[in-house]
Amino acid sequence: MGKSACAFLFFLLFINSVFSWKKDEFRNCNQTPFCKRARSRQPGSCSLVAVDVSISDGDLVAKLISNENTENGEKAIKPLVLTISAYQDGIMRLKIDEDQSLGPRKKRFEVPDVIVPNLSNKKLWLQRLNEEVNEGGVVSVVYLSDGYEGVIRHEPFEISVRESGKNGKRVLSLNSNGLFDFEQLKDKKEENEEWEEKFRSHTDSRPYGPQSISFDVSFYEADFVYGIPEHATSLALKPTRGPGVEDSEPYRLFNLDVFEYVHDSPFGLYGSIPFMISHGKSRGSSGFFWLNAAEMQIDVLGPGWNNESSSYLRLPSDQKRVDTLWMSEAGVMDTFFFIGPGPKDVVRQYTTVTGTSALPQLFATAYHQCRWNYRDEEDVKNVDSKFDEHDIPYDVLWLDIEHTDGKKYFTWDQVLFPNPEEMQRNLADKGRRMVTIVDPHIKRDNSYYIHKEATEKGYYVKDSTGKDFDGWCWPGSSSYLDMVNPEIRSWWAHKFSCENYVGSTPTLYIWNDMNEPSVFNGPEVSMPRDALHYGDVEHRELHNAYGYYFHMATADGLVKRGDSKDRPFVLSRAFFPGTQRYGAVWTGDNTAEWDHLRVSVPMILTLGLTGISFSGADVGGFFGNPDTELLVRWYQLGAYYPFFRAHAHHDTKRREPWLFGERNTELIKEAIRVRYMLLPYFYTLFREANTTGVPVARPLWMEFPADEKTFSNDEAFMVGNSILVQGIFTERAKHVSVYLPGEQPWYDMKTGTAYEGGATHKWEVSEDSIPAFQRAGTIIPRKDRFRRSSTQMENDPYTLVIALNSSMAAEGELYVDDGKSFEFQQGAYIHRLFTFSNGKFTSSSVGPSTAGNNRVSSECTVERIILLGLSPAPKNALVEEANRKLDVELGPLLLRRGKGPSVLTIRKPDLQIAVDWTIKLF
Ligand code: NBV
Repeated sequence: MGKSACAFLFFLLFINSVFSWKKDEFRNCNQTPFCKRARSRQPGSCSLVAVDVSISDGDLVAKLISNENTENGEKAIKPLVLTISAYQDGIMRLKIDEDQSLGPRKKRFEVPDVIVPNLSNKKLWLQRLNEEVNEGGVVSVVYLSDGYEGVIRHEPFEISVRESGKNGKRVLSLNSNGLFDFEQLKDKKEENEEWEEKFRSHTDSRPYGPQSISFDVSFYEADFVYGIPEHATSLALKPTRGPGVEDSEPYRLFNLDVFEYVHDSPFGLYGSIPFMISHGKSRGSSGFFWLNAAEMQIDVLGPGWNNESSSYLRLPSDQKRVDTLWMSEAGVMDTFFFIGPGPKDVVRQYTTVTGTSALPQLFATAYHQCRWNYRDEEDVKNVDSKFDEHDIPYDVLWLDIEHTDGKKYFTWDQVLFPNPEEMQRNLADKGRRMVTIVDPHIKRDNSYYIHKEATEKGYYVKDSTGKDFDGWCWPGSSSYLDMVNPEIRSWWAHKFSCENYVGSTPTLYIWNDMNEPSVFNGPEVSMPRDALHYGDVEHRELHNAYGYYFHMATADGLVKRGDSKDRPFVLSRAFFPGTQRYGAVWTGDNTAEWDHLRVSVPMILTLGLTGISFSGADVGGFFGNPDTELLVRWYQLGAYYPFFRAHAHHDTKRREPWLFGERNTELIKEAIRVRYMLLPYFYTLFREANTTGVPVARPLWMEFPADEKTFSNDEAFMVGNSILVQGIFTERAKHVSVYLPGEQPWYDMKTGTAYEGGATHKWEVSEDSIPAFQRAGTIIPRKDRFRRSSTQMENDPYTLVIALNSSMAAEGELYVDDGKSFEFQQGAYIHRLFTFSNGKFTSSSVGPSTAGNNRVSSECTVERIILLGLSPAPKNALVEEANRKLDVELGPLLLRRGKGPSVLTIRKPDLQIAVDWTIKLF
């Protein structure tokens, strides 16, 4: 047998072993020495003391020294440097690192390019330090923001944020349980000291020895904590330790390619965001973020976890709180405390630090059709034309890895895709786009230009011996570009110009997969931790950020290509804080099972809470064949995901929407049409996320922060502030319980029927939709004419749906721009505010200034206004400015089939969407 045949056999064998969920492939906490060590520490074991506490250059600075000596009389650890900075709007930053002047072996890695550059403009200049003595000892206090202070207790050191005043209530604190530990870089004392770590057949040389950091964080007045994706688990994070807690693994943050992940586990998936948000009825929310890209493990400690040692704790006992333990293998401590107090405040504060979501192009917010793989140009053509034949809108067709020549990205299989440009142009003629996949593993083939250039320029990540790292992935032997290096990112970005990416056109967009990075024969299917990056940074120090840099470089490539000046669209599987600035993510390889449909909701909501608004799950489930009912329900729910894409594994049966009989085609079509109808609303929400950080899909408690019944609701969610969606997650459901929060009614979006707020309703389930309600007091802009794609809806008229509250009032917004360019950043957009009160419906501008307003125009009109809940129903409507009478009609809702109350419809008011007007009803 030849060498390459052997390699191929090995590869097949290997692939098979990768392709089944094996828990043993991955380390648990006990097999992860730093995690095991941190977990075994006792509360109160940290004896560090803060000394030399002072203000310097607008920061609070201090030294942390040990009051313990080692056997030979030396201090147990060298002093650490602590810095506290404050930023506008309730943000406190705490950094702790080794003292560089004491010459540690190496500078520990601080993750660059995540914190937005303009954060420094928001820095507050701390000036005064007050000393106090309270029952915990001496503390120094600094002003943080209106009503809040940062407090550092000296011995043992503890950091907290509290409401102003000596007896102010605590919001957040660190090291209150005395679990802080900082393993300093040191030289091997004895040659036989064991620094190597072994896992299965892999050995990690660990040339710098143990270097982990761990500490406890307490969230006060909190009923639950949320965040820290990515795990396929509940929205409110279940305790991982404490009395009665069964699964004792911590939540792991380590970007991994996990084959067939299970749906209820703290196991770490493809991306990591070390940001946790707490929420409680009495105070609201607060947040904690640790900017660190090494493996992290986080325990949520259930009540009573530390009963035995609680005598040590000086935590106020009268305050409710959730304690957590954070452990990371390497890096520095660079942490942020967010004061809140509302959930939206915390998300805004977090995105002030890491950036808000990029505004996607309009097409990207519509429906995407994907499969591994659309085989060839003929297949693409057929799928595309079938959508038209069945009158189903879609915007993007995706090509997976098989479109390439031997998994060499930026190439095309010449036989299957001989005319890629023509193929893309045919789609573009109907206003549609194409996406191709570009993964980070580069085939080690000397005839491949990317490999050749990367080798010559020394652009690959190195193994621990300094050679180009060589691992197995789809193309076989592969190397990985060192995306942490800005020069390499810029080189990569240029590969996306239409000139360099032969066969691409300006309507081609990109999908980054496997960027954890996935390495089939690496430890835990990833890159060895002792591999080396730019600046001699070990892979262990930046593992969780690798995919982020790859995504960043790809998005930059699309911004820079050609003259089109359109916004980029890049979907990424791996993610890190800041990913929201570069594109969308999806929840990876889920399975066609009801439980995976169910878990998609908390997964997407968690991403939104941690800054990533633009996310979705594979509709239909990636592995396995969904039965028709599951597929239909998935479309019905997926239509409300911020990112709406159907996708499937190549071993599954084809499942394009028309393959399940006429009735089911109708149902799927209806679900997709709901999304298209709501595109103006979605796009307005994407703009809101872009300006404020508040996510498109929100947990109910983000809108109803005082309603405890919403705190652990995993099944329903809000799309913006106006729509509540309840998923159906069981087969042949006849009824579903829907909890509708608040005091105001909700209107069934299909029938217009009003349901009381603050109550659980038994909703009769039908096959044709899942429950979706419009909140009283809101106005939703829609476009109700169905076209082939979103592009063709551009000039279509609007429908405005007004759902009145008990005071007969409502409010809503509409954001419009050219849907594609960056011109909106110069004020080229239309932003309208609609209000209904005292029988008058008014449209006014909320920006931009008139100068900007001239830069975008819309000839669109309003073709219909629907009023829900207006009583008594008026008989007349008049456009005040023109003194023009309008047709008013009482009757059933357009979308309704059969039942439901009569609603008031104003037909053809023919008002311009971009101008001010008032309609009077009487
Ligand atoms: O590129 C093939 C697949 C892709 O379809 C999927 O969406 C990714 O999550 N990819 C993973 C690699 C193989 C998975 C078994």
